Amino acid sequence: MTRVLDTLALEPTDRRPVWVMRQAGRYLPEYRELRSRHTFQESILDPKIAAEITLQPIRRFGFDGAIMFADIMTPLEAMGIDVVFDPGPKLRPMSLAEIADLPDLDLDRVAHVAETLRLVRGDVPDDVTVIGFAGAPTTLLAYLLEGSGSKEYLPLRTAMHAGTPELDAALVKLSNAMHAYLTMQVDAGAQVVQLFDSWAGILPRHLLETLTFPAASAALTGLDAPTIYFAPGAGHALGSMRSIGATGYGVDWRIPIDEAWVKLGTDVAIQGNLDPAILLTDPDRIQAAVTDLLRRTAGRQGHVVNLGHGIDRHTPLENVAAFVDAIKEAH
Ligand code: 1CP
Repeated sequence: MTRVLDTLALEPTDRRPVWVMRQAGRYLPEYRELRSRHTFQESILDPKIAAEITLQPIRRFGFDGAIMFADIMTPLEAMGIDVVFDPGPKLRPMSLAEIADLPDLDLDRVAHVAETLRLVRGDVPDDVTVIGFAGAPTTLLAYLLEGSGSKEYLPLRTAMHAGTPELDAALVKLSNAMHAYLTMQVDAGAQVVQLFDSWAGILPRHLLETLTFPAASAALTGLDAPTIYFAPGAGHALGSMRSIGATGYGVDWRIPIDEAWVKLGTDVAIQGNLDPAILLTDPDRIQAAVTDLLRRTAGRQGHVVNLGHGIDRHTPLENVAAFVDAIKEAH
């Protein structure tokens, strides 16, 4: 067992585990150096490069989790969709009917992801947990309908309110595809998988409860590994989120973590939730924020320390080190 696995199982550990979302990325000089020689997509497609990028933040900071380097859009390319990155994903917007008619995920076309996971699993120290991931159906649907990220996600919101049979079929298509993709990741060595529902928080609670959470649940149910569901901005629906049946839930920085945990239920694990902006301040403020975070979850098992969303690309390296050291030195 590892600290992350024990914590997700609500078992005691010597200290809390810590990793950060987007830890393999542009704030790291060694990542920027590799990316100056390979495009983003080349780096994902080549398991040796993807594994190297996955391991960079482990070597530098000693995180307890190694999240595989890929993107939530990677498996859509194995469903026949052309995606370019600039730097976020761009694709041709599709209708619900077209999405429902997409071919099933071709596992051979994501075999490189399985190989990356095998390489990472073979290379990480035994106490580091290998984390796989996928985008949640609602968030993938947002990109497919709009063709890119956006501020308002009006095509997604309109489709969810309309609630047509084509919407249900599109969500089923994406849930099934992500279930197959995550199953492959677990078979290849992922010890935990996280489902990113990055844009679900824009929806009203009733649509999360009737459409988004059931679709997420379908993607996660029956996997042979613990699961984490993360929907930043969805604090208004924490009370019903556990209907998904995940092992743990990520929460963003908008809500104090102790309050979030009570809303979720303290018999499930929680992950989070330092504001990534705190890592842009200075080591003293980071120490104070960590002390507050740990105080709020003291006396209970089940807290995986993380940020409330991805690390910002301008984060100073010494601040990341101060954050990790503050967790490791606390008791
Ligand atoms: O130029 C570059 O180097 C590309 C920047 C980049 C990176 C480093 C993108 C484009 N994706 C990634 C890697 C990535 N994406 C990981 C790697 C593992 C790690 O966490 O270290 C992960 C887990 C993701 C997941 C992802 N991609 C999410 C969910 C997490 C979140 O932040 O909410 C989302 C929404 C995406 C879409 C995406 N891909 C890239 C960007 C910049 C974005 C978001 C912005 C947009 O939609 O325009």
